Amino acid sequence: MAKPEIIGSLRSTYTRAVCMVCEEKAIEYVLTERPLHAPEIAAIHPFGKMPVLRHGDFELFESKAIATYLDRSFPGPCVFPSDPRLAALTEQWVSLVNTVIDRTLIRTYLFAYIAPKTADGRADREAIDAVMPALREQIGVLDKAVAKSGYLVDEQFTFADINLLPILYRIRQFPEGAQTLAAATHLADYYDQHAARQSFERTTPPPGPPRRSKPS
Ligand SMILES: N[C@@H](CCC(=O)N[C@@H](CS)C(=O)NCC(=O)O)C(=O)O
Repeated sequence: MAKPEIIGSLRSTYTRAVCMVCEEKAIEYVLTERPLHAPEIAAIHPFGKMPVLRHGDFELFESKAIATYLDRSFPGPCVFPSDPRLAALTEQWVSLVNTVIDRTLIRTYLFAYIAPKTADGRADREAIDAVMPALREQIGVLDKAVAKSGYLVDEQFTFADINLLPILYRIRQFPEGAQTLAAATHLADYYDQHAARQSFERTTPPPGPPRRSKPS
């Protein structure tokens, strides 16, 4: 069978998370770097979002579905626990991060820097100032969650952590994000500990925001 092919960009937190799963499980995979809304992505994801996966004649979209497929299809350490409670806790953190925390930290805070809607293209100060209370609150929630064990779930490195780490990487690139994370001491230790993993280092994105596909 052909190697799984991930189509997306390491600059995308969701793509990076899926690549980290491959690295954690030592899966031989191909990353096809493509800009946002590239035709190969739009051919698989109905809304053109990255990442998408091709494995032989099998195509899949949505990062969590891709991560689950890879985890179940390949040997290596499981990133989704089989114990029902630990599995549910993993789902819980992935769901909260993808529906609430990603919206605040990435779609609002980060985008105010890398894709501002200002007339002159400068960082959107108003949007940054407006999102800071929510950013601080959500970082506080995560800080508390990892305080006891240094993981989101039990004492295991799971997809819950893999899904979060690329987001923390991104917010550390800008001043308020870096300061808020540094002040959340448990979360800062958590980040430092897991950022040293090979799966994280080997998926470090090139500098700059995700690129957009040129309209054809
Ligand atoms: N729920 C999707 C979200 C994927 C997503 O939002 N990807 C971003 C890049 S990080 C994207 O492709 N954005 C293009 C757009 O929303 O138009 C998943 O988990 O895969």
